[in-house]
Amino acid sequence: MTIDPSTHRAETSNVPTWCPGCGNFALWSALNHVLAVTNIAPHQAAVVFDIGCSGNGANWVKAYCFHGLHGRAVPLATGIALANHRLKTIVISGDGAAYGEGLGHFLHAIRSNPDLTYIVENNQLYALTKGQASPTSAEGFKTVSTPTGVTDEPLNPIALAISADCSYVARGFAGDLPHLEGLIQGALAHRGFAFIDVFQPCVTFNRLNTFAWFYERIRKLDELGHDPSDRPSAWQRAVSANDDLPIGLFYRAERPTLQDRLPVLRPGPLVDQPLTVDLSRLYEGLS
Ligand SMILES: Cc1ncc(C[n+]2csc(CCOP(=O)(O)OP(=O)(O)O)c2C)c(N)n1
Ligand code: SF4
Repeated sequence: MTIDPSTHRAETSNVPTWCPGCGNFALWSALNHVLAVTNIAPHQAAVVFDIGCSGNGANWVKAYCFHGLHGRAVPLATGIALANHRLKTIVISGDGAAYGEGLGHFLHAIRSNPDLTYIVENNQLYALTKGQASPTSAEGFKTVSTPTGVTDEPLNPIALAISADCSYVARGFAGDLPHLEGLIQGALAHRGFAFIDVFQPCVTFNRLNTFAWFYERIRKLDELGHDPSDRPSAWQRAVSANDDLPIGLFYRAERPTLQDRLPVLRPGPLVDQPLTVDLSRLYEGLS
């Protein structure tokens, strides 16, 4: 592998096994590029991958990489971020895992606001298992699991995150790499739970939400004059009923992080603290 010194981009023939043209390549490239330009060394970052096509990037990022159980990457990453809060902790998940199996973890992470970055590769279906409908599949969308069309309305993860007061809420698009990299940089710089939903076309199973389909609808929030500190306006843009799909930073707020709230972390990361267990305290109050 060689690194282009001017762009920090890797030239390599060793690439993940995604289908040619898959939107997962964009996030993979964006993340590696951001880690390089922000000088986050491999030993300073932990990336937790969920299960799915999105998870298949796990062997291709120069950092500590882990695979979580399906839908469970956020609590695993939270544990890592508490054990060593010096690490930049990042979660990569598919929309099925994030908004189906892992939806409860998403909402509780928003509440506790751990200092980590959560990126969801939203291809609007379960891709690795060959294209079943997910919580973000469009109503009426025909898939192998919904042959007559999805009957439910799609979940709106951006509106959900804003309504729950997530401290950083953004949406990116796999077809706009520099823009996506800006959102990832912002998320890594943010203190708290930084959430980015990424439109990630699955070129094999999703013939509805294609790159071309997105290019017609994508609008950049910063070009629309959006103020990310304005929560009511962020909410309005998230639920707007017109066909436009805004991307960019919807909302950002400063809230105490989970790490801030835990006195045990004040002397420094747990991994640096002496491992002492005072067993007598277990029996306090017992006769
Ligand atoms: C608890 C659990 N349920 C189901 C599966 C089977 N499974 C593996 S990958 C996958 C689809 C993943 O879809 P998504 O999370 O959207 O990620 P994508 O493949 O689209 O990136 C499923 C259902 C599993 N591994 N574990
Ligand atoms: S099935 Fe879809 S999401 Fe999975 S690698 Fe292929 S194009 Fe990408």
